[in-house]
Order: sequence, then structure tokens, then C-alpha cells
Amino acid sequence: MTSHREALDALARARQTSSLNPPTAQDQPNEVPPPRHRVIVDTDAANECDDQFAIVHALLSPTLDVRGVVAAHFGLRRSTTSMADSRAEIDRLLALLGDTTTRAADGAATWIPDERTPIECEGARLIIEESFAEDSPLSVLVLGPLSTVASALLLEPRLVERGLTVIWIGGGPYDGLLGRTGGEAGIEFNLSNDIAAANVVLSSGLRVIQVPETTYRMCSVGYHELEEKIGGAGELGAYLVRQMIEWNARWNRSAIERRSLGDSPAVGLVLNGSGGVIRRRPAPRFAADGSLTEGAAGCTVDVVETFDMRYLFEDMFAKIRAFATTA
Ligand SMILES: [Ca+2]
Repeated sequence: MTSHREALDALARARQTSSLNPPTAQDQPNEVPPPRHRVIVDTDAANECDDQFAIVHALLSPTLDVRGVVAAHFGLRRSTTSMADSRAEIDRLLALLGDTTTRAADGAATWIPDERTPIECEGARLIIEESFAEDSPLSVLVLGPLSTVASALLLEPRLVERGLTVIWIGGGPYDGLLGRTGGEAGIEFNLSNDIAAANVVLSSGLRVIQVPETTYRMCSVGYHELEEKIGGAGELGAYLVRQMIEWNARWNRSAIERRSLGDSPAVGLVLNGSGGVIRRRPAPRFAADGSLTEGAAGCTVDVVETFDMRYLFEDMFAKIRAFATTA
């Protein structure tokens, strides 16, 4: 009769020689701790009231190495100083976090003039510098228009060879789905603030992970939930809740008691890379009205169709509460 030990030994020998299920690098234990994920957050922080949550989540996550926070413009419709407004909001959040080491940088102050002309700015230089600084992967989380990333690419085309990944919150629906307003108001906001930049980035050959409007609208949290989860979490938690309610009261045309934290999936996709359902598509080219046309041959875009929002928001709330107990 074969003993249990002999059976296990036979299984181990079979596994070593099997072509069906051979051991891989994933089956080896870590010899050193894996490095943190290098990211740059590129954010139109003063545009609405959701970027703030994503910025804070990134900075409170121990496995993220935030190499900088870049201020983005958000067009001219609500402010003529939108990039500077975003920079002030970033500085406010860093102060609330007591963070004196993370670098903040000014990005492009407006959209790029055309698809060949970059806007020279500190944010674009930061992306280039970090991309060449080391060989570990770098992701730029773009929570607004793509003006600064496009400028970096136009200033330094070799970025494409550096393995940079762009995670972009923006762009309208695919496959004939209706947009936010039932398909009538047309162009998605972040895309509308720089169509040329979106075309530069999507035709560059960089890996682009896109979270379109149809996905980022599915991130709503209500006032009561926010108050319950982080309303008592110190000055930072109180500020995050208050600024959302104030923004809604100022700008929303109908009665409201919630907001989609639509920028947060960009952080979630780094924290939990397997937490999304993603479809690889031929990269489109955006027409002047934001509609999709045929893009550059061979370029693809990875479109996030759903994300694990339960994990995303519970993780963020827990980190904000934990910060409040140590601040
Ligand atoms: Ca944003």
C-alpha cells in the first residue's frame, strides 16, 4: 500500500516535470519585499469635490510611492485661473495631511495649442524626470485633462520607451451607450478641456488605462454615508465632507445628497490591479465634438468597464479614519 508520504513525494515529482502546471516565478517566495508602486497624481483638484478624495487616498496608502502631485487646469468655464486654483487645493490637502515632503508642481495652465506644441511646465518636467530616474514602473494618474502628460510626451518623445502607464479618468461612452445627460450634451468634461492632448496620448504608444464616464459615474457616495464613515475623522475627514456639500450647494441645479467620487478608481487600479473588468480596444481618435473616430493604427487603449467599488471606498474610509487617530 502507498503511504501518504510516498503519495505526496510522487505528486511533487510529477509537478516538477509536468508541462501542464510547471512552477513559475509567482511560485517562488519573495527574497526581498517588493518595491512600492511609483505614481504621480495629475489632478484638477479645484474643479469639483472628488479629486480631493483620490489625492488623500493615494497619499495615505503605504504601498504607493507618490513621487509628486501635479496641478491641472480645468478650462475657463468656471475660473480663469483654474490650474492655480488646483495648486492651492493640493497645497491645502498636503497641509491637512501634515505632509511636508511630497512634491507639488504646476502643470499646464491651459490646453495645448495643437497636437505638435507642448506647454512647458514644471509638471511635465516632473513626469519626464521621474520616468528616467529609475527603471521601476511609473504610473501617472490623470484625474483631469491630459494637457500635462501630452506636453511631457511632446517635450520628450522617448517617454514611450520608458514603460510609463497613464491611467486617465475621462472620455465618453463606447458602443452607443448614452452619456450623463442622455447623450444630448455631448462631450465628456475632462476630454472637453483638451481634445488635442487626448489624441496625442492615445496615439503615442504609451499604455493608457481609461476610466470613461460610464464607469466613473458609478462611484456615488451619499452625504449620510460620508458623515457616518469619515465625518468624525478629524480635521481632514470633516473638510472632505464639508467641501463636497458646499460644492454641490453652489453648483448643482437640482436637489442632491450625493456625489460620484469618480476620480478614485485611478488610485484603486494601482492598489488593486486585478479589481477591474477591462476591455482592450483599438485606441480612438477624438473629433472636435468629442465623438469617436478611427485612431492610429496599432494603438490600443484599455477601457475599464467596472471596478470593485466596495473595496475602493471602504479602504479609503478606513485609511482616513486611521490617519485621524494618529494625526
Ligand atoms: Ca478631476
